[in-house]
Amino acid sequence: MKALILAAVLLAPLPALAQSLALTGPTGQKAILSAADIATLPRVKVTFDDHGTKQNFEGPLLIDVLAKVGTPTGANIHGAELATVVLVTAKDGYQVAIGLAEADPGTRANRIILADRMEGAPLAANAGPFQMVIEGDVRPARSTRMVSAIEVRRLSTGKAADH
Ligand SMILES: Nc1nc2c(c(=O)[nH]1)N[C@H]1C(S)=C(S)[C@@H](COP(=O)(O)O)O[C@H]1N2
Ligand SMILES: [Mo]
Repeated sequence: MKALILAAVLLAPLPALAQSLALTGPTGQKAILSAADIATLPRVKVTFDDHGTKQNFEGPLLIDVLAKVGTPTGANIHGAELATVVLVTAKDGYQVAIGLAEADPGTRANRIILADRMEGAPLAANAGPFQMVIEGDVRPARSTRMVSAIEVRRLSTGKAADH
């Protein structure tokens, strides 16, 4: 009986966790964001071409999500941070890595968002709760569906020059 109660207590938060996003920042800072947390961030609309079909996605800039775990943004992405990567992992194990500077709207005109809606509706189960959308990508291979974890990792082995 005790074991049963313990199992119920341990398993209860699982459905909620499955809809959340596990973040790890460049110095190991961690956060679990819910869909509601993500929905409070400023929203951006991006049109994406998936095999010739135009799709309208909506969600926060990826950089604004990464900022929640101490990731440098804007003008602070310089020097050694140009060798910092963002590793995106999906529920099915699919993984995509991008350079942190790629996610900075001050560096590139094409934006990267963590979409939670397409054509005004929440994402389908095989795409949501979050899908990384990289504006301007010619093929959708990096358009990671079912994003469940994002880790920011500093790879620099050079001198942390500040310029
Ligand atoms: N989680 C996840 N995202 C993924 C993939 C995948 O296998 N798993 N495949 C990618 C590839 S190779 C392509 S072409 C597109 C396919 O998107 P679609 O199935 O929505 O057309 O999703 C991308 N995102
Ligand atoms: Mo693909």
